Amino acid sequence: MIATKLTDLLGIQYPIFQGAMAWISDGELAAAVSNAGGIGIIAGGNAPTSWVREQIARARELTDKPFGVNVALFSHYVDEVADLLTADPVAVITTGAGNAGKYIARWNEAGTKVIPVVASVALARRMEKEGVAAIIAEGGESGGHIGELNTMALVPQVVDAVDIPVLAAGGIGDGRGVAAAFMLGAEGVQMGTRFLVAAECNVHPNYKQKILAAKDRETITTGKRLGHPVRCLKTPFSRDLAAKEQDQSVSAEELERLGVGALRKAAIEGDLEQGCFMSGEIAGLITREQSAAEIVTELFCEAEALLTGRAQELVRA
Ligand code: TUI
Repeated sequence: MIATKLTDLLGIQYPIFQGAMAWISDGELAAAVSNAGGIGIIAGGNAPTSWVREQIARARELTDKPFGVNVALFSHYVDEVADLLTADPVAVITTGAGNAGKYIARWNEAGTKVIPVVASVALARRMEKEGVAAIIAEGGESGGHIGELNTMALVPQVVDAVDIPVLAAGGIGDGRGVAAAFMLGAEGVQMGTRFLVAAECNVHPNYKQKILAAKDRETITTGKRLGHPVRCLKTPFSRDLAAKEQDQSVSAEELERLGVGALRKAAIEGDLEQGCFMSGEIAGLITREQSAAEIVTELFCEAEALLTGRAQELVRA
């Protein structure tokens, strides 16, 4: 059994969060991961508040375990979703793609554990001062919107900078990654891509197939020129966007416009041409669909064996 400050903080069996995936992680996936002993997370994304409310209700039907909601700080509905979560609190709120500062005090008062995703030491420090319960340090191996540093470099620097528990995210796909995260000083992990192929994940089947078929060099980062890099699988859409970014005759406004709706096209329609299939670099490690419970137990079984066995193997008296 692996027990950490995070399992103590939240009263959960395994120190793992299922990362929020906009248009994908709904109440059903979140409940499955929470029932498996981790924390499942509903992605607020850019969805209307009514959708978030419905998914919270669905998760409550399917589990009596704690689960979370992610608030995307760029959402058009961010203030409304923040109010919903103040009036009707969930166990955990994670935030992404911005500074959650103005919401933290009221979510804390509602009894929620606020756990922001950060991509830098500076924001981790600021969030700790604002009173968050833990931090998710997300490296650039992750899918979706990413920061500049990679997990191996970011996590230990954040661990050294704050006194609250740190979860590592980005580039973790199996028990080896989980064990490595603990060696970097993390108290838990967050994984998104691996849960894309969970049986309980309602993403379009084409999305699952693309993850299962992906090899090591299958992801690409677009959006750098616009200041918001996004990691996704190579598709006609993402290759075309990457090429247009190099072409200075294509304006920033046009690039922005090309990206609108592309994640929905991938996640809901399975559009292999025009979809943006966000994925982490570990897609090449994923070989089969499993239930969320199988994924979670396998990860920690592997990690536990490694953490006990490798030390004996490596460290000679
Ligand atoms: O938010 C994410 N990943 C995401 S959001 C998303 S939805 C989307 N859809 C279309 C285009 C773009 C995005 C898909 N993936 N991860 C958490 C994360 N947060 N990564 C990086 C950051 C971050 C970056 C800068 C957090 C804070 C920050 O600076 C804020 C500040 O004020 O200092």
